[in-house]
Amino acid sequence: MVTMQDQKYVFLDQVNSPEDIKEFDRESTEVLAGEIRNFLINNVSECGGHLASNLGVVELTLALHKVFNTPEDKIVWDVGHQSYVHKILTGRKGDFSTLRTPGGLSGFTKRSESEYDPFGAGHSSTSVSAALGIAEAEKLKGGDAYTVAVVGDGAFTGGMIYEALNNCDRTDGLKLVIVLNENEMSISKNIGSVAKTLSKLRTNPGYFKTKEATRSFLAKIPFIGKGLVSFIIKCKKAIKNILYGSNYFENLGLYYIGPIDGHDIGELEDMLNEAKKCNQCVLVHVKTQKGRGYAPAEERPDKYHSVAPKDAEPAGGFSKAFGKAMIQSAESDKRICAITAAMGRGTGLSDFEKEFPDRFFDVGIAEEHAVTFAAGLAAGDMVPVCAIYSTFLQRGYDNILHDVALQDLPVILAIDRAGLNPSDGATHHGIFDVSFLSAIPEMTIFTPATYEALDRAFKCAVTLGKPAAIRYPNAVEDEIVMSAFYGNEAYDDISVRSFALNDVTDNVIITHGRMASTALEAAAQLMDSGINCAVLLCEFIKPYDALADIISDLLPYTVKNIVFLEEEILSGGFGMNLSFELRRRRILTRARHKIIAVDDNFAIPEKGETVWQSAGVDSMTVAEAVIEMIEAYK
Ligand SMILES: Cc1ncc(C[n+]2csc(CCOP(=O)(O)OP(=O)(O)O)c2C)c(N)n1
Repeated sequence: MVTMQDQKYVFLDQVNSPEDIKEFDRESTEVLAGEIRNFLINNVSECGGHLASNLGVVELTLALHKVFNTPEDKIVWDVGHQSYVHKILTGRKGDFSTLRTPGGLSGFTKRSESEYDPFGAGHSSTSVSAALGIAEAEKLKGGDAYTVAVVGDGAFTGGMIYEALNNCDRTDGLKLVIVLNENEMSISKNIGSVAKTLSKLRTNPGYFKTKEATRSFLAKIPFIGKGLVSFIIKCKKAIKNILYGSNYFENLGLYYIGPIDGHDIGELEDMLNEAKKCNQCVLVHVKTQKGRGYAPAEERPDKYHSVAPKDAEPAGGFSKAFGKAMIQSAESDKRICAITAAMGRGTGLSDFEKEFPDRFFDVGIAEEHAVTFAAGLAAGDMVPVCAIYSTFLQRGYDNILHDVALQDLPVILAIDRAGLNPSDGATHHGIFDVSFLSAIPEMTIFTPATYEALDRAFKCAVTLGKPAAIRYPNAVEDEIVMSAFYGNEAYDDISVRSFALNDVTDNVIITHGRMASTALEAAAQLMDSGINCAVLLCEFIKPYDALADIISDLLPYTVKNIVFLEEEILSGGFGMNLSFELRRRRILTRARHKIIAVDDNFAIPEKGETVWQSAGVDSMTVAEAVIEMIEAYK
């Protein structure tokens, strides 16, 4: 890792907006590229973020900002995780140390952050649709600005890209440039036949240079020159197709330029200028090296795709526990299959992939397909386990509803990164799955708070023979939770565990998953003030009627105040559904209640506290809620 505290940025120091690089000659731009790489390595190793992806697009970003006039011309970055260089060039260099911190720069593009970010992202494969919309709007307004979509070959495995390309045939006068950044990597090695097709695309390197020379020579011929240019371009296209064959993109009606060396600034600039002249939808195919210029990232681009901040807490414990449970079950049960949508490493499935390659399916960034593919496996008598981050599962909603639940197929959804996810921000919070899955009949939702509970949930889900979801956070298990709720007991059922519940309990917090720690903290704060408070920890939350039956039996008659605590969106979630069921059982006619959840609001305010505090789902808020209820009814 480069540790240049007194690093001098001779050229970068002069750059505060894209205008500042327009006059840089090739040599200066190359030196600037080197300085940007050092800047990225120094900063991202501190604050964490997508290092390898950004190191790969330094020259491409410089060339884009030299050739296009942003913010009038618009660059739409797919996912937005590779937009750091763009941020550095567009006036956000000074704030770079705040990247991915509360209140700081987003790790993705964000409309509210800069006029240079015309479209926000975080989830993959949206860029071509968005850019096409922006370009069509520009055409309808009679404007002449360009729109550029920059999309990686990983994002190109997402189905939305093809839905958008299918619409790009309305090309007359459309100033849309799609830059396909091929680095042969998604987070892991890119997979599938699309990746293979891209790597085969070749054209003669001299083709475009000859074309440009011919164009300018012919255009100079008086009277007939311009007509000749257009006639000859048509002939050249036909000849090229005969000589080199037409490629996939040309067959879709796009003008194809490439493949281009994405680290050669000169070639990039020439080809982007060529693309500008086309007056139709163009695809510029660029080849880059992920992690370029930093040896460890060049060697292991998957490991350096995203790096943790310097002082990060350990995470991923539940993902590992899930991976272990998968391997154990798969050894004895040949029906178990694992499906990931390009997140094999993140979801803890790397060892499973090695042990059971035939039963491991990385389907690319294609969550909808992943879920329906799993449904197909289930229809074929397999036991498919679809491991997807909560936020990305949003993509697969109809597939869960229509293909899995409606047919009552036993697909297991392993929902990783459930709950709030601080550093990635709004696009990556896993706070909606409880609400959207709660609305689906036949779905069971398990909410383990320890690795052992996850293991039990997994075994139960495998034998259930119905759709099931197991959700868990990006965290390690909390020892206090383990000893408070489990001690030395060994359980084999999935139920509700209790802490400090007895015959005289007045106050109870009912929660699930990671929030068990927060509930215990709140109970401890209340006990310090002489207020008794028990905690109930739900190992499953749906079916809500079964849960309400267990809780009704557990609650003593003395209970006066109940807090439902969750780190998910309030609307349609755990608290709303469970309180509804308890009211039906008349529990809430004798006890008051309050639901503490994430408010119906996208903007979880970040004022420098942790994201849980900002979202109002922290122990202090819970303790205060209990005290308020006690005071109000004194
Ligand atoms: C819908 C969705 N699924 C998964 C992800 C996680 N993800 C972020 S970047 C990435 C890989 C993108 O690969 P590529 O587009 O080739 O960009 P590269 O990092 O290789 O430059 C993935 C899978 C996501 N952002 N959105």
